[in-house]
Parts: sequence; structure tokens; C-alpha cells
Amino acid sequence: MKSYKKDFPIFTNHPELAYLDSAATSQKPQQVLDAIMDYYKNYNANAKRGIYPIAEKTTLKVEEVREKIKNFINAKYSEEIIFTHGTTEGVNTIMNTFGDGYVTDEDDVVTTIMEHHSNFVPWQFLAGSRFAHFYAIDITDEGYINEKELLEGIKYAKILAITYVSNMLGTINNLKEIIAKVKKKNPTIKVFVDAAQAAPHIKIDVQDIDCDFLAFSGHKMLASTGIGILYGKKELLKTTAPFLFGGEMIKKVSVIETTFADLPHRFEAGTLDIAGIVSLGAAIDYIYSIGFEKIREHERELIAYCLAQMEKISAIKIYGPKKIKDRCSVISFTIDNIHAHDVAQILGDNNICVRAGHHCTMPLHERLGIAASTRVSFQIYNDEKDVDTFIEGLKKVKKIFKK
Ligand code: ALA
Repeated sequence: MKSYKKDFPIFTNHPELAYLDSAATSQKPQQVLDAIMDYYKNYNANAKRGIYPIAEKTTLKVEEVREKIKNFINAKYSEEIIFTHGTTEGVNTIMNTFGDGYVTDEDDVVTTIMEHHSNFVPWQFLAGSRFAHFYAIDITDEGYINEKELLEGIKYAKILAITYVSNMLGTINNLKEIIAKVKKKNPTIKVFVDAAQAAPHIKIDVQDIDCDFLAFSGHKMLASTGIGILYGKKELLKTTAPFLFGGEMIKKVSVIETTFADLPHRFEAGTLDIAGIVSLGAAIDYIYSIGFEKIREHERELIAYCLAQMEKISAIKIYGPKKIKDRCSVISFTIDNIHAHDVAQILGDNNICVRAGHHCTMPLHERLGIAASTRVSFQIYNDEKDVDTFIEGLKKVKKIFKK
């Protein structure tokens, strides 16, 4: 297995780290750090405003990255790409704008029980404020969306909010098939996809899966924190009023009235996270330099290796699909009679970085009948040695608790 660790300075500075928490946030390669420094050292200016050379360079760079992201997710138009500050802002933007105008008290707003709170709470709130009916589709015992239940009720729904990859189960939802079936039953439904855990690992094609909106964050895919992407179909966004009001999102402002800029700028109020945008462009270049095929293969090997080692340890329950091909990047588990936080604490004391708790998926944990779980998650820089260190750590946990 090829090691990519040398590209990530944190591992040179901290060779002791077994960083297995990339679903929370990823580490950054030197190429991304260099791009951020280059921006601040050589052309730091605001975008879309100045007409002097470094400001023009900044504006060009922002639009160049927008184009790169359009290709990255295969959107039809670059105006469909909106810079946000993260996935959560993307969901809240569509909930507050398009969603607020589209949902009435006669409609259903549907999500799934495997959603992160970010793709659950905003829709629950929208339904409440519009007096619409809100419900969450269950999962099967194997950790997949219960498609039968989804299709049974979907004809009354105006919005389906669904994740591409579960941040707890690791399930990769077969969105192309699911969305096609849903739209066949209900052609007016609009589908919002949370791609936060998918974008770092899977080649996304918004036209192929035919979603209406999709959001992801830069920081989980090797870029810096504070930058996110919202995709929306042009025909839907162009008639939607903005949600955040401010500087460069206008066409004309007068005391009598304000008109809004064209797409995508009407949804980009205030100064953009330019360093974040630059970092996202560099992160995409880095991902391309390896290739999605290799990223997936590397990750599948790690998941298979880790699951095989974990299965040899007694009293561990692993959640999510058994088929490796249906899993992406995360493995969540519980150990009988040891609290997830105790597991994470002991692992943490040994420089093994994992996440414990409800992972912002309380409804899912309730469905699974547990209060908390421990989660390991992988990125391209992880290797078998990280897994071995983690497995040794688990054995230590069990020894300490005499289990
Ligand atoms: N959403 C991130 C996670 O799953 C923070 O850990």
C-alpha cells in the first residue's frame, strides 16, 4: 500500500499520530498549505471589487476555482456553484430560500434517519414553520435506506433531504437509483443531497444522479476550514430570492428598492473565504493527481483490513453495511459494557485520534438503540500501520477494562 503521509506536514511534525478522524476534518497536504501562503504573500486582495492587478488576479482565481468545482461535480453551468462556509450553510441557505417558498401546509418534508443533524434539523424546522408534515425514512437492519418505505409515502413530499454517505454507518447511498425511483413517483419533488462525507472519496456527478441541490465542505477534503460549496440547478436558483443580504450580492440599491445580482453572486453576500477557495482549488488538484479510482481502492483496502482485524476481537459490534463496496471511509463500533468516550479517551492517550459520541446523528443512534459509538475514519494518508496501532489500542482498552 502506497503511503501518502510524506505530503502531509503534520505527520512529519507528529510521527506518533494515528489520525483516524478524517470524517470530522482532514489533514492538509503541503500543496494546499503552499497555495494558501502564496495567496496571502503574493496576491492578497478582495475578490469581485478592486480593479488593480492583484485584485484582478484574486477575482480570476476565485472564478477559476468555481470552474474547477463545476467540473469536479460535473455541474452544467458554473453559475450553479455557490461558495459558502460549509455544508451546514448550504443546507440552511436552501431551506431558508427555495424551501421556504416551495413547501406548504399540505406537503411533506422527508429526510432519513441516517442524516447528520445538519441535514435533519433545518428541514424539521422548515416543516414546523410551514405547518408541513415532517418524517424520516428508516434504515434496514443492514444499514441501508429502507427504499420500500421511502417510495410508499413519497408522492406527497416536496423535499427529500438525503445524505450521499452516512457519517456514522459509512453507507454509500445509491443515489442515482434512489432519486430516479423517487422522481418517477413524484416528478415535483426536489432532492437535496448532503455530500459532506462523499466529496472527499467519491466522484460526484450531479447530472448523473439528478439531484436538485447538493452541498459539501472543503475541510473534509484536504482544504481549509470555512469553505463550502452549494450546488443548485440553475432553473431553480435563478428564480429564488437570496437569504443573506449584503455588499456585492446586488444589482442596484436605492432607497426605493434593491435588485439582486445574477447567479451565483446573489447567494454570496459579504467577503468570500478567498484563502479557503484557493485551498479548495489546490485540494482538488491534489485529489486529481492521485485519482478517485486510486483513492477508493486505497480506502477499500484499509476498510477491509481494519474490519478483518476488528472482527477478531470479541465483544465489538460494528455498524453499517457488511459489503465493503457499499461502505465509505468510516467504521463505527461499540464495545460491550465500555462507554464510547472511555474507548476514545484511552485511544487518545495513545495518540490514536478517533471520534466518540453521537457524531451529530442522535436519531440514528436512537434507532440503533445506543447512546454513543466510537468511530474511526480514513483518508488517503492512512496506512496499515495506522490500523495496526488502532487495533493494539483496542486491545489495551479491553485489557484496562478487563473485558
Ligand atoms: N460532521 C463531522 C463528523 O461527522 C464533524 O464528524
